[in-house]
Amino acid sequence: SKKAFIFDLDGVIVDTAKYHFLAWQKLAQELGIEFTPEHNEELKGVSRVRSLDIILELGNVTASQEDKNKWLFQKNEDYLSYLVDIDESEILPGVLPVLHYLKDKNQLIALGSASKNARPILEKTGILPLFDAIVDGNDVSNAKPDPEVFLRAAQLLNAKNEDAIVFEDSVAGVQAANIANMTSVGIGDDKILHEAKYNFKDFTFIDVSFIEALIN
Ligand code: B16
Ligand code: MG
Repeated sequence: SKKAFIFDLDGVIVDTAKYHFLAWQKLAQELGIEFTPEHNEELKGVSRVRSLDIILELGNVTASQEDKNKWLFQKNEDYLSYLVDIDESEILPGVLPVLHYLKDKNQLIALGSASKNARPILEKTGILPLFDAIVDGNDVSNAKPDPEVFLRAAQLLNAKNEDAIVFEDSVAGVQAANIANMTSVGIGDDKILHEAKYNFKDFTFIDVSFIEALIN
């Protein structure tokens, strides 16, 4: 039957987490705040505004809204500078075959991302036409683990929540999918993503039989 397959972007479809990290690290350095890859784990799936607050809390820094806005802008400009030359090589291994398989089987495909930069990334990597619906950071007001982003995606696809499958690399995203009554598939460390119904280290571990079982 027809199911709704909802993909997170960063850390699931593309490996842009490294660019977010570099941009946040640069800002943290300027502010004299120590920011490590471990700290960065907390920012996964988290909105830009909340990410800055987490970093400022790390450094015990309080700031005016004006300064915060300036830093948010700086971080995003820096992040965008890494995206200028990206192409389909940024797509994580195993993702394209799954997307094409789903298309072949007439399944519905949506994006459910916290990022406000989602569309240009899908365009540059050439996969925008594969998506039947896109919900990103520009469309929602409540961040994951609030299920808003996935609920809207299912709504746009005209699918029931129970018929939706969500691929997520973040704890907050897995929780959001579970709260929405959708089937959660964790992509990454199964110890970190233990709340997911299914877990795969990455998309190369997902085979046709797994997708087939979800469709039937
Ligand atoms: P932006 P996802 C999230 O994307 C990222 O995981 C997170 O690190 C980032 O801060 C957030 O998008 C906002 O991104 O600054 O581009 O609006 O994983 O939900 O696809
Ligand atoms: Mg993600």
